[in-house]
Parts: sequence; structure tokens; C-alpha cells
Amino acid sequence: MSYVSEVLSRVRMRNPAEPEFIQAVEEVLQTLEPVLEKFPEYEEARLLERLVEPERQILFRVAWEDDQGEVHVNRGFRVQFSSAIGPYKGGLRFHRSVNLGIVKFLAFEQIFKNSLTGLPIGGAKGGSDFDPRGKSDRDVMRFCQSFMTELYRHIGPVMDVPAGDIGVGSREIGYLFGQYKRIRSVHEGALTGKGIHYGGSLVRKEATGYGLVYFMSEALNSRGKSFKDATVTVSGSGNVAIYATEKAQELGAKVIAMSDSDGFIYDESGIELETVKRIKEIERGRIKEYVKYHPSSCYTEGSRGIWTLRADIALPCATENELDRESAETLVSNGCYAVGEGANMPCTPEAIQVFRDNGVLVGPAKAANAGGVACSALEMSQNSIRTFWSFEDVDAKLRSIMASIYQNASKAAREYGYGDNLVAGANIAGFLKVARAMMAQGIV
Ligand code: NDP
Ligand code: 2IT
Repeated sequence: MSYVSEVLSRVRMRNPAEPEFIQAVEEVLQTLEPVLEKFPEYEEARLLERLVEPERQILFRVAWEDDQGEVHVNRGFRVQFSSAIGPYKGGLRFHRSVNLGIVKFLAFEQIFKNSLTGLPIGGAKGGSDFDPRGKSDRDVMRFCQSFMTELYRHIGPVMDVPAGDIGVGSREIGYLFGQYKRIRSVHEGALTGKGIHYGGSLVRKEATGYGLVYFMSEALNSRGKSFKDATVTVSGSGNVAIYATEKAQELGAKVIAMSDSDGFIYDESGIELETVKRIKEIERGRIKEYVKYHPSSCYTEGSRGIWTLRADIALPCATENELDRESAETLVSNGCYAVGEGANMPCTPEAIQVFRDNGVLVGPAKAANAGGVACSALEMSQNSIRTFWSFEDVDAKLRSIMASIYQNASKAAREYGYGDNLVAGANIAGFLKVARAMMAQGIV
């Protein structure tokens, strides 16, 4: 049995209740065989066993009182997976589906993604099974304050720097930061995604979506293609989806559909993004409201239906495993030639296989959605040196980071015998830096 298979069976055995974590580990480790052959010292140092075990996992009770005076108890998580190359860094997710396995999968992915950015940040993720949907601002504030009253002792600018993810945007980061500052009496960059008036960075809000399109543009370009005049479907209508749509439209694409967890809208003439922003960012409404403002568009219940539409490029930007084998087959038979993963692990392994078998370009999440955390690292830099860079400066840095992620993933794929397989290339390029750091730091 190979070293990788040995470690994988141990991971499956030790984490039976965590299917998403197992899926994420399998996806990475299975592509590392040629790297472990080249560096036998990694097996000797039991590097993979250490890599798949989080350095620290924090679980805590979050009790809070709603507007009606009713008491609720949620569960809080922070998984500090790897600090090999820098302080822990990664988002917080507030969604009813959050459990330890989900947080572990996200934190594991974050290790390699953060490494790919070329910036010194380790991997972490956190969150809660709190569901912000339908809650008042004050409910959300009290929840965030209670959550931070425990989390504050585990984070800090050189220790662990959380940010947003599903259900955590600028409102939540504001409340979390306010409570951190109140407890610690320090105004420091312990969170990213802050408002630009109190230490945030320009472009952070747009960074994941813009970064996805920058990455895919590089990849498409290598195949003589581009976003110009392409028909695009974007799942989700949150932070990543909105700014991926904005940049794709700016580059001349026609985005014809977006979704939320209830269903999707189809606008043949191209989505009017200002309407989506108003519904989602200001009114916190549902995507189906779009058809009220654009009567020629239509709404269909069920979010997966979005993959039945004919599109040249698909950008899944909602959540994990949202695009399965059947959806992949439909996309392929409708002529789709590129898929850019804006969400974390949005395509199932079977879907990825269908795309590869049919020559569809896949921009893997770790590489393609790294723009958000890269810009978070730029926010950390600005906080450290007490400065504030212009939109143009940060955007130019983001663009160049995404281009070099593409170059590095593509080079690693070729070097290790994977041809143009960016999924393998991203895993390998991300892994190599972390592995070298782990070897240098001894058995810890
Ligand atoms: P948001 O909360 O802003 O938006 C999430 C969107 O996805 C919403 O439209 C939501 O619909 C939809 N969605 C969430 N869960 C499901 C589900 N189970 N089924 C179908 N649709 C769902 O989150 P983000 O845009 O920040 O995050 C989207 C994805 O991108 C996630 O995978 C996240 O991990 C990843 N990501 C985010 C980064 C960031 O900087 N924010 C960086 C890198 C990756 P509804 O409103 O109905 O819940
Ligand atoms: O998945 C991700 O990369 C994020 N949610 C962003 C993390 C960050 O620290 O900005």
C-alpha cells in the first residue's frame, strides 16, 4: 500500500462523521503521489499524518438572547489547522449546516489556498450553526458579541486572523470587531474584511469574485479564449457571486443566471447587477424578487436547475458539492468549456472527473478563489504599517497574485506529470511550500 493510501485509510477511520473533510483530504492527497515519490523524507518524517491533523480545534457554547427575550444556544468553532507558513488565517461561516466536519474541510483547504497566494498566512476556519436568515440587526449583533466573548482569547494579528465567509459579511465583521476591541482595549487587525473607515482595505469586498475572474481569464487565455462575448452562469448571489458577475460583465461576458438556496433567475438579456445588489446587499431579500423588476426574466424553484442552462462558462459561487455528476454532464452536453470554482469545493469529485474526461477547463477553488484571502493578507499588511492603499494599488496587486497563482499551478502540474490539470497543480504548488516549512521546523 502506498504512503498516501495508508494515510487516507487512517483519515477515513478516524473521522467517520466528517464526509466533507474526508472528501477534501482525498482530493489533495490523491494528487500528491509523485511528490512523495520524489521526496521520500516526507514519509520518514510522517509529514502527511501531521498535515491532516489540526494543530488546535476550539469548540464553544454561544448563548444569546433575541429581540423577544428568548434565549438561544448555538455552537461556535475555530479550527486552527496549520501555522507552518504564517499565523492562522481563514473565514468564519454562519449557516445552519455548520458542524465540525465542514469547518475542518474548509480549514484544510485554506492551508493550500493561503500557501498559493505566496503570502505568509497559515490555514484556519471557524463559524457557527447560527442562521442569520430572518434575524434582526440587533439579534445578529448580540450573537456576534457572545461569539467573540469566547473567540477573542484565541485570535490576534500575529496569532489568528478570521474574516468572512457564508453568512458573515461587513455587518457581522463590524459587530465582531467592536466586541474584540471592547474586550482587548486594542484597535488592531485581528479581523479582516473590516469597513474601510476603521482599518479595512479597499477591494476586499470585491476580491474573491474579481480574483476568480482574473484567474479564469489567465487560464482561458492559455486556451485562446476569454470572457468577451461568453455566456456565463453564476450560482449564488452573495459576496463572491455578485463580484464575479461584476468583473465578468466588465470583461464583456453575458451573465444570464444567478441563484440562492431557494431557486434561480434566468435573464436572457443579461443580469442587471444593480438590481441583485439592491435585493441582496441592501434589502437582504430573495433572488426571486428580481423578476418583479425585470418582468422578461424568469424564476425557477430549486437551485440546481441553474446547471441545466446553456452556458460557455459556469462559475459555481454558492457552496460545497452544489454541482454533481449529472449537472456536469448536462453542462458538457450543452457546450460548456470552462468551470471556475468561486465557492469552496463546489464540484463533487465525480463532476470534476466528467469535466476532465471532456476537456473542460477547471479552475480549482484553492487557486481560483484565493483572491479573497490574498486581499485579506494585504489588509493585514496595511494594518501593520498603518497605511491605506488606493483601490488601483490593491486591485493591481490582486491581479498579479492571481496571475502568479495560475502560473505556479500550471507549472507544478506539468512538472509532476499532470499536463494541464490545474486541480493537481494547485494542490502540489500549495503543498510544497507548506511541506518545506514543516520539514524546517522539526517534528511538531
Ligand atoms: P454569502 O453568504 O455572501 O453568499 C452565499 C450564497 O450562496 C447565497 O446566495 C446563498 O443563498 C447561497 N448558498 C449558501 N448555502 C447554500 C446551499 N446550501 N445551497 C444553495 N445555495 C446556498 O457567502 P459568500 O459569497 O462569501 O461565499 C460563497 C462561497 O464562496 C462559499 O463556498 C465560501 O466558502 C466561498 N468563499 C468565500 C470567500 C469570501 O471572501 N467571502 C473567499 C473564498 C471562498 P441563501 O441566501 O439562500 O443562503
Ligand atoms: O474561503 C476563504 O478563503 C474565505 N472565506 C476568506 C478567508 C479570509 O481570511 O479572507
